[in-house]
Amino acid sequence: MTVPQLTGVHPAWLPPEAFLAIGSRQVLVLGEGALVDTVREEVAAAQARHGGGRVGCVLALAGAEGLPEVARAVAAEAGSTGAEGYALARRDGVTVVVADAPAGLLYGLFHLVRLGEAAFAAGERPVERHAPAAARRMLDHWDNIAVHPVMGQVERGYAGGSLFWRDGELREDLTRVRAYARLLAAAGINAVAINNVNVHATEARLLTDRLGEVAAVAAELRPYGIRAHVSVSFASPVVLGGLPTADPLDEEVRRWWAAAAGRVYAAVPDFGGFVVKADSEGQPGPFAYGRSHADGAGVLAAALAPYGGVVHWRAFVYDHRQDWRDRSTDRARAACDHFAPLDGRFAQNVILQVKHGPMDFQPREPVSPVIAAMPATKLAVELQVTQEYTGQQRHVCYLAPMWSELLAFRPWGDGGRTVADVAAGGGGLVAVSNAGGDPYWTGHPLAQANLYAFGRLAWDPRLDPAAILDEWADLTFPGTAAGLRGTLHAIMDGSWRTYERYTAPLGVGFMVRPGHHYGPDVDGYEYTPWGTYHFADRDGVGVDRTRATGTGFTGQYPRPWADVYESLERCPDELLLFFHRVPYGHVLRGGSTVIQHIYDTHFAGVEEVSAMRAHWDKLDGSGLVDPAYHARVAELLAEQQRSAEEWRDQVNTYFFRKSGVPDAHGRRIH
Ligand code: BDP
Repeated sequence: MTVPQLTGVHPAWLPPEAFLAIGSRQVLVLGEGALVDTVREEVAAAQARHGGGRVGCVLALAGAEGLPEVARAVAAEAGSTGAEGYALARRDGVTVVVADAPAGLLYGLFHLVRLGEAAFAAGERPVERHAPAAARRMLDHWDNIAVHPVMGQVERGYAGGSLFWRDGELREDLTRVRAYARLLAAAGINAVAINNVNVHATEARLLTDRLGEVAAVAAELRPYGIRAHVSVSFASPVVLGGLPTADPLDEEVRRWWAAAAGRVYAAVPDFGGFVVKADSEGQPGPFAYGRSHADGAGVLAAALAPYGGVVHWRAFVYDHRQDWRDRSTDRARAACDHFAPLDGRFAQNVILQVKHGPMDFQPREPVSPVIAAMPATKLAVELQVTQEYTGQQRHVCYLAPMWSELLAFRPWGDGGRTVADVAAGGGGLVAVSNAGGDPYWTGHPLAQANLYAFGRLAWDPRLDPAAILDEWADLTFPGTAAGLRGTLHAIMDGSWRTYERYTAPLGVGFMVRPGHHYGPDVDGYEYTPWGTYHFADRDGVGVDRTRATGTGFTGQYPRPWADVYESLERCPDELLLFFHRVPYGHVLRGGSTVIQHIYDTHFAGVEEVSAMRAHWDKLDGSGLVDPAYHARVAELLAEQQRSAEEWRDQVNTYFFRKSGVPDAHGRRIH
């Protein structure tokens, strides 16, 4: 194992200088195992660069031979640290990290890197124990091997091509995959699904003649404690195996999946498992055979069980060919309608992977009711780091505040468990990655912070988004972060809310250009079969999802939320149009009318983007970030401003024309 060195690529949050504190000290690494070797290599690389030194640091497995007395004492005081946890302390002038298992030591090393000099500050540091909230902290790549004619290589990817494949083949040089694994491990990620949930013919073959490619990628991820997973087609027994059916209850189909899993584990002994999108947006699934999704997931689960693998079965199932004239169907209801009746019927090694909202990664949605509806099922909550609906990595939109809010949400009300608790007790957190072949990894350089923040929140959902941003800045710009922090906070802390202000109002969602989903299109999805409507007309706007007069979606929530959302008076403003259809003159809890709120927020959103630009411009020539980095962000902020103005003008004009109500402040609306 060698620490990956890249040329021509921005190093993101672990440039060599981030290791200055640890690399300038003498460090004893004790223990055995592949991940301990990784720790050793990291420390050695840092010392080679920064010269080592005399002040001591011990990174050790608690059971390692030759453990110095100080480390033995810390280990005894810490007790068990679990499979991925570690204990950190400083006493007698020595900084100590001890862990029961190698993965914990690796995470402990990255903790020291985050602390920098503070890890070695004079004085004692009492024993702190750290362990991840959730055992599964996963990124899904929507990468295709071949370039898809509509979706490109990475579906909803805004950061160049795939990190894994190029020109239809596995990349010859996988150094960058190793470097990616390193970045992810430093953020706390431990699983990666390497290919798109929409499994096309070429990618299906990752289970058969292209299995070697999975093994090659897995080999790059492994030194950083990351397991590879693969998205598979439910129709694999037919398309790959030539069987006449993929019926999950068919014996031959069972045998086919069992053999496929056997082959995968022979090639990748620590393989994580399968990800499946079934009966959704054209992907095959068990419905074709009159079987339930529990049956469908079951056949895959049985195949993986002997090896300890899991099935991530996605709950994103809805009718994407609905009749837009039929107001009784409601896409928001679909996942709960399909899955809640199956609670308790999934095999032990099935994780039901639920998008955080009932629709589809909009900038504002309520929490999915599925999260509260399936107490006897392991659930993972799925987020989208790739910014499909949040500016596509051309707009700054720091998503940690949104995630943190939803992770802290209590579906059963005050005193009940949080979304984060449900995920931690079940299948963990999953997110669609935003990284790709772009030299800055994520298209917009500042979008790196979203990737970092996702990992950190999966590790500890209680972390403060602003503090995560500081961590990311310190690690990304060692030496200059102190001078940059103010600007980064000014630009990023509120950027999700800014984005929300200039796009679709009050939780109604969509209003984006169909297909690619960038920029406004007020009626783009209104008369289509996708189930994503706002129902604006001259009288009002919004979707009536109440039990009393609407689709009944509010009834999918437990109390108190079922009642809160049902009530026009109690429904939170930011979700009003998600749950209710109201006249333009309806007065919000905040005091403004709906129409005036639309105008005000859209003007404000654009002004906020101008302010973001002004903050960034001030850095020009400051030497705090490199000029190319500065230029890229500046260029993207200009595009964000153009786009925000476009959103403002189209949304305001649209609602002005529908409602006929002028702006109370007399601002110009076309
Ligand atoms: C939607 C994307 C689509 C994905 C789908 C999914 O537009 O490209 O395939 O989600 O999650 O947001 O499967």
